[in-house]
Amino acid sequence: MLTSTLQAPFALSVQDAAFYQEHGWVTTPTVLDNALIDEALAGLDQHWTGHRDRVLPGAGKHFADWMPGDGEGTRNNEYLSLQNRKVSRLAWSPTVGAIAAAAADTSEIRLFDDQIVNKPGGQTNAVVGWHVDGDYRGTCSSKNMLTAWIPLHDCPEETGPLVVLDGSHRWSHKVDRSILSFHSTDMDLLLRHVEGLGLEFKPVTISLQRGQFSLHHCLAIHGSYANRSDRSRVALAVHLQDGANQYQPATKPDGRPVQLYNDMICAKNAAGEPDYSDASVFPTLWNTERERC
Ligand SMILES: O=C(O)CCC(=O)C(=O)O
Ligand SMILES: [Fe+2]
Repeated sequence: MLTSTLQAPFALSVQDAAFYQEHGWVTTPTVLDNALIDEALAGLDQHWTGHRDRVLPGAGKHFADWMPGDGEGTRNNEYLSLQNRKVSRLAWSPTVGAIAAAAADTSEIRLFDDQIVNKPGGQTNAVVGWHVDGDYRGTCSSKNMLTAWIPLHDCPEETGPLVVLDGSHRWSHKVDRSILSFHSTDMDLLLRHVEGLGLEFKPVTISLQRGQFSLHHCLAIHGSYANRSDRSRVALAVHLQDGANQYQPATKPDGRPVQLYNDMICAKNAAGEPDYSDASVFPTLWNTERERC
């Protein structure tokens, strides 16, 4: 029998946590309630009809917020759990937090941000380009952050589920950043580049059933191919910070400072820097000391 690393409703085995550390990704059994997933889908519908439980200024300008009428391609709704209570119940689930804490070997897991990624069926241009989540979080001190990828329905191969390059969290720093982007549509360029570096390009398709989710390391390269089925592929990506993460100043290649959207809306510490433990923007999903939050 496998031993658990946490006294949580659904914990990750020690072996699975070690697998995550080695490969940069892991999948869970069916641990999320159907009702919670239905509620998140209802929350997305509410959002698309204009409902907001909390209004975040600058939607669509400072962060992606696809709305009906915005046209074809991948539909990206960022910071949805802060705006919609139904979505937050799934995104901030202690089950997700406890499993992420075990994988990352940390006592606390807080939200960093989240996004619903919806790829309509049959649109061959709707892909998610190869990228590394950590590249979008330059102001985070931690290299132990991770993402929970939660499909909101069964996600077999033809729906274009998440694809992670096995072990890439250990070598992604060698890859030319200019060819990595969530918004890129060229899925073949990276293969040639990685092989040219003498590294192994080993894509793992994360086909999951509803109720399962996967975790990937903040330095793991991942993306997703087109949805070839005739229905939408909807997934909630919950980007998580470990307890130790805090703000660090960062600059863009052109020398300008990096400012994330959540930097703009969260509390500031005594030095005037963003406080990545402000519970109104970064709620705690799990804290081993406090058990369930
Ligand atoms: O849903 C997808 O295809 C991509 C999601 C993603 O980039 C992530 O979970 O970090
Ligand atoms: Fe990502």
